[in-house]
Amino acid sequence: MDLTPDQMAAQRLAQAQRIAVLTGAGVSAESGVPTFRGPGGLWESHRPEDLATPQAFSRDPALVWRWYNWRRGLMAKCEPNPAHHALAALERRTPQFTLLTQNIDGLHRRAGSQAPLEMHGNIWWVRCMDCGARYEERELELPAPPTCRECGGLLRPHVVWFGESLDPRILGAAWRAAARCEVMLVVGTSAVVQPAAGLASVARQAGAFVIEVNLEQTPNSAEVHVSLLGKAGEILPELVG
Ligand code: BV8
Ligand code: ZN
Repeated sequence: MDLTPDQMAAQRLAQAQRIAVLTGAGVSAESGVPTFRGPGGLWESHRPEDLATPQAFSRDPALVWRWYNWRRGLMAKCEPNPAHHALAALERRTPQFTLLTQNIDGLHRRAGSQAPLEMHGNIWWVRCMDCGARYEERELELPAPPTCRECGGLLRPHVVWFGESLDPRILGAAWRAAARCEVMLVVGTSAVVQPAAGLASVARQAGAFVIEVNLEQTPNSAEVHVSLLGKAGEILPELVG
C-alpha cells in the first residue's frame, strides 16, 4: 500500500540518524509573532526591508529602536506553540540533529531546543556600537535608543540586518548541517531571504530527503520531495508523533 506524503515524511523523520531543520517566521505565527511578508508583517507603513538595515539605523536609531521595542513587547507575550515543542521532541530522539532558524524571537530555546543556530541573531540580545559589549537585555521599557551598561555608548539589536553578513561560524555550521543531513525539514519560510533559503538546495543537492511545511507554495516547493500544506502547529506534531 502506498504511503501518503505525510506518512512518507513521518517515516523518513523516524528513520533518519541525521536531521537538519530550517525554520522561518511561519513556525512562530501560531504563537502570535507577526510574519514578515504575511498580514501584520507591516509596521506603521514601514517595510522590514527598510527598517532592518544598517543605513536605517544610522539615519534614525530612535525609529529603528521603536520598531524593535514594539516587536519585543509583542514577542514577550508569545509562548512556544506545538510546532516548537514538536521540533524539541524530534531533537531529543535524533542522534544528530541541527536546528537552523531565521527567527530572532527565542521561542525554539524556550520550547527546549538545546542549541538552535540563530542565523539572524536574537532580539533579546543587544550589542554596543562603541565598546562591542554584547549581552542579553530583557527590559521591555527600553529607551529608543538605549545605551550601553558598560560605556554608555549606543546599543543596537544583536540581529543580522539586510546587507549585513551572517556570522561566518554560524553560516559554516549551517552549510555543513545541510550538506550532511539525511533529511531536511523546512518549516514556515517564504524562502526569499538568502543565504538561509539556499540551505534547502544545499541539502537536496547533497542527496537529502527534503520536506517542506508551509501554508503556501514557495520557491523551494518545486525541488522538495514532499510539500505539506497547512499549519506548522498542526502538521509537525503529526509528523513527529
Ligand atoms: C547577506 C533579522 C551577504 C532582522 C532578517 C537583492 C537585493 C538586495 C539584497 C539582496 C538581494 N538578493 C539577496 C540579497 C541579500 C539579502 C536578501 O536575501 N534580501 C531579500 C529580501 C531578497 N540578504 C541579506 O542581506 C543577508 N545577508 O546576504 O550577506 C551580503 C553582504 C553585504 C551585501 C550583500 C550581501 C542578511 C539577511 C538577514 C536579514 N535579517 N531578520 C529582524 O528580524 O529584525 S531577515 C527576516 O526575513 C527574518 O529573519 C525572517 O525570518 C526572514 C525570512 O523571512 P521568513 O522567515 O521566511 O518569514 P516570511 O514572513 O517571509 O514568511 C513566513 C512564511 O511562513 C510564509 O511562507 C508563510 O506562508 C508561512 N507561514 C505563515 N504562517 C504559517 C506558515 N507556515 C506554516 N504554518 C503557519 N502557521
Ligand atoms: Zn559599550
